[in-house]
Amino acid sequence: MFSLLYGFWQKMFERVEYRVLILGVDQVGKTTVLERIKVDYKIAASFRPSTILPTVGLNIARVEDPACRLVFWDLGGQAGLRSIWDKYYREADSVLFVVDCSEEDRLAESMEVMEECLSNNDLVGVPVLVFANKQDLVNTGKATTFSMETLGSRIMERGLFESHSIHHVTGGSAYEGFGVKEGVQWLIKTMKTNQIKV
Ligand SMILES: Nc1nc2c(ncn2[C@@H]2O[C@H](COP(=O)(O)OP(=O)(O)O)[C@@H](O)[C@H]2O)c(=O)[nH]1
Ligand SMILES: [Mg+2]
Repeated sequence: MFSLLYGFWQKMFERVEYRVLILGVDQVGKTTVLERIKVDYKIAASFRPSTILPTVGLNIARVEDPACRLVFWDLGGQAGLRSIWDKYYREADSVLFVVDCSEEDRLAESMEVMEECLSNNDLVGVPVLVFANKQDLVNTGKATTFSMETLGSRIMERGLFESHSIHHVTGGSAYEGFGVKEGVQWLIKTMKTNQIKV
């Protein structure tokens, strides 16, 4: 009887765990986003971007939100490292796809990579957050920046969200620290309500 009640109590109070896959081409700021999440959720005491090295394997962070437990997987984005991404797709409850809004010359590459990921059967129906990173550089007069509207229309033109009814494009700066936590909150809300994978 005790074990039955204990099992019931455990089930009632156990925290759901969600896995978020951070994807995007190299240098867009994926690991910086992860470091910012660690600071936002008090896993790391301070934000030290200068210590971030190019990702070769996988960075993992576990985060406790009042609503759930989150596991973030940040994978290396260089062309040669992307071949392992699909090994993680089946386990992912959502995708956080990072784009660098300060390098227009790499937008086409980001779109191609996003298309390849999102069309994979193992990711169909998974909530997708596209994070337009490096917004701190957009209003500095840097010539190669592009707007979130441009990003949104490129995504729509290519029909990238056709098999992802739950999607959102948002922006911010992992470096300066705005927009990331709001994006994570959106992911939590949608993962909780998504019936396909959860
Ligand atoms: N200005 C600016 N630079 C950023 C931002 N996020 C990342 N970076 C820089 O972009 C470079 C690549 O970042 P990194 O996180 O290693 O990218 P990754 O290869 O996608 O993991 C580093 O020099 C970061 O400091 C941002 O929001 N604003
Ligand atoms: Mg990295």
